[in-house]
Amino acid sequence: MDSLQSFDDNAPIERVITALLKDGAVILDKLISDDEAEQLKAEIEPAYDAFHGKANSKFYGFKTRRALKLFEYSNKAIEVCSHPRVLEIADNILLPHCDYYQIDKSVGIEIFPGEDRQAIHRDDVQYPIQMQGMNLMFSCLVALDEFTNDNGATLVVKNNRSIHNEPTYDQACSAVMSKGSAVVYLGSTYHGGGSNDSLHSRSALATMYSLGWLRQAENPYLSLAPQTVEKLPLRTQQLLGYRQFGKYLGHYPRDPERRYPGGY
Ligand SMILES: O=C(O)CCC(=O)C(=O)O
Repeated sequence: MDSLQSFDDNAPIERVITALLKDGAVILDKLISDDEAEQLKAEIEPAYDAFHGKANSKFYGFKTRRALKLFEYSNKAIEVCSHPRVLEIADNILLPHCDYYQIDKSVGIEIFPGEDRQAIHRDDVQYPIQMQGMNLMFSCLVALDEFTNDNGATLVVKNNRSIHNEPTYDQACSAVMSKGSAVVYLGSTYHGGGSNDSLHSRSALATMYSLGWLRQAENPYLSLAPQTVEKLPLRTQQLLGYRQFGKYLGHYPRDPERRYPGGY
């Protein structure tokens, strides 16, 4: 079976980006430690309950838990979402097409034994546009357990990103990786959760990043309490979209950055 290229933290970013653009996905080996993965799992746990537990649809699964609002619960999620390696990738993939990029959504996903494989899909279909040479978004899905062929490792299709020619499961490879590693895939890359045929659940923290002029999947202005946002690091606030974009979008009174004094 085909596999994804894997890079450790010392690999030059140019190699990571070249592979990501060519294959549509790469693995970042040991992006976080085992202890950090465990901490994330523990901190995200109450978010599942608050987010009415199990997903309940064919696409999101019937034996899968999902949780949003993670920054209300997890300091480690706040830290991991602005991991320098991931932001380096965002700088290369998204920054050429926008003034700043943003977190589109950050979600906990736990796939339980007996779950079916998910429909293979592209994340960027949430936007009704395609722009040649412009990636609208990418995802970083961190494995909080070891991902194996049996327990629901993310299925990823390399080399077919055609919107007109949807791939079949036999074209996909499994993002088999150690706990703490991450699979990064472009918004145009077909992927989906694998079936969990093992005896244990498989957890992940999946964060999507998108061009700053697009609407975010999770609405952080309503999802997170203002008191929570005020206490977040400035970089995280910015990544959530709490800043002006260019001259015309997202302005608000008392913007601490005030980059466009001639504007509002
Ligand atoms: O959990 C996974 O491995 C992928 C999940 C996914 O692609 C989705 O829910 O859109």
